Amino acid sequence: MSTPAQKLAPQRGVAWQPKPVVDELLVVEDFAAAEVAVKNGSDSSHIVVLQGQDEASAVAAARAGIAAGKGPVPTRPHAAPGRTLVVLPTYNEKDNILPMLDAILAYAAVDVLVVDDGSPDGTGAIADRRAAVDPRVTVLHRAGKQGLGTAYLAGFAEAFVRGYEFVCEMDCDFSHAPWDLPRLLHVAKDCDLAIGSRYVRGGCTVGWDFRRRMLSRGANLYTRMWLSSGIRDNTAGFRCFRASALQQLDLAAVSAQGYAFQIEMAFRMVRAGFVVREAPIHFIDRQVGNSKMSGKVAREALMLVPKLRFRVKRSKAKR
Ligand SMILES: Nc1nc2c(ncn2[C@@H]2O[C@H](COP(=O)(O)OP(=O)(O)OP(=O)(O)O)[C@@H](O)[C@H]2O)c(=O)[nH]1
Ligand SMILES: [Mg+2]
Repeated sequence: MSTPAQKLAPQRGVAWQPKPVVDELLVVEDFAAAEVAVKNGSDSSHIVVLQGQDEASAVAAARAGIAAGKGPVPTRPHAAPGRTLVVLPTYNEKDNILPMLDAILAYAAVDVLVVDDGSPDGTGAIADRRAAVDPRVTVLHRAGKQGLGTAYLAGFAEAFVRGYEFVCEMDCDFSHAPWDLPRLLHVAKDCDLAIGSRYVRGGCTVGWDFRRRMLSRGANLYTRMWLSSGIRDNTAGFRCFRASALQQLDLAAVSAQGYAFQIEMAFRMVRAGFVVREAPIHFIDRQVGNSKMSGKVAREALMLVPKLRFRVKRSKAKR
């Protein structure tokens, strides 16, 4: 039996604690209210952001979405603050790629660029078939696994050529919840880089074992110690950049590949004088497919972070 949706005023000053909402929905007028609610412990997977939708239809659509395991799907995709390209790097994501494309496009009015590194499981061909019937989807094929960092750089280059105003990074494994994409876009409207963050109030990881939690926490502590950039989640891979800011960075100088790529990009944005904001997210461990996380990725971050502090010079952002 489902309980009626409640229109709750976000509670300010409540201690952080994610709420295990089962049947309840929190209905809020807009994304600003949603941000306050998530910071106060609400789970965005059960928040209906009206943002101009008719309330009864929005609640019905969200309930149907949640029942189907797709989260609080809106009646129509939420508007982006400008033309937006989501870059979706893939390597062996055959079971995730189509549900991810459907989910992204259901939640936000964006285009998606899949950057596939010749996935042996055929992810690239599946994406191609989707791209052939949906003009919002394009696919960039690269020969062989070349790493996440260069996949994103290739995606950024494509976004610049095609004149997008915002460029997002997102994993193709549902770790980054599609319903958080419009929230991230909302935050990106007023800054140069919006980060979906696990380590600000209201954010957390779900389903990671102790080792993974310590690895991620340790990497962030280490980065904060060395770089003092003020960013809490430096390794987060759920981001939205303002393209005009990204274009001012010396992208040819970016050397990192794995998590270190995210650390390096965020630090370069800060050093270039751009405004970075973090929006809390619940990061969910992948349910399908395999992680590409390795010791090599961790070692790269360990070696690179101290160097970044001296290598990346301060500059002045042009607006
Ligand atoms: N194009 C491309 N995509 C990659 C490569 N390595 C990983 N990916 C994709 O990048 C995204 C993040 O990779 P994950 O395997 O989830 O790695 P992770 O998020 O660091 O680690 P886990 O969340 O623990 O699995 C996924 O969509 C992967 O398919 C690569 O070399 N090339
Ligand atoms: Mg992942």
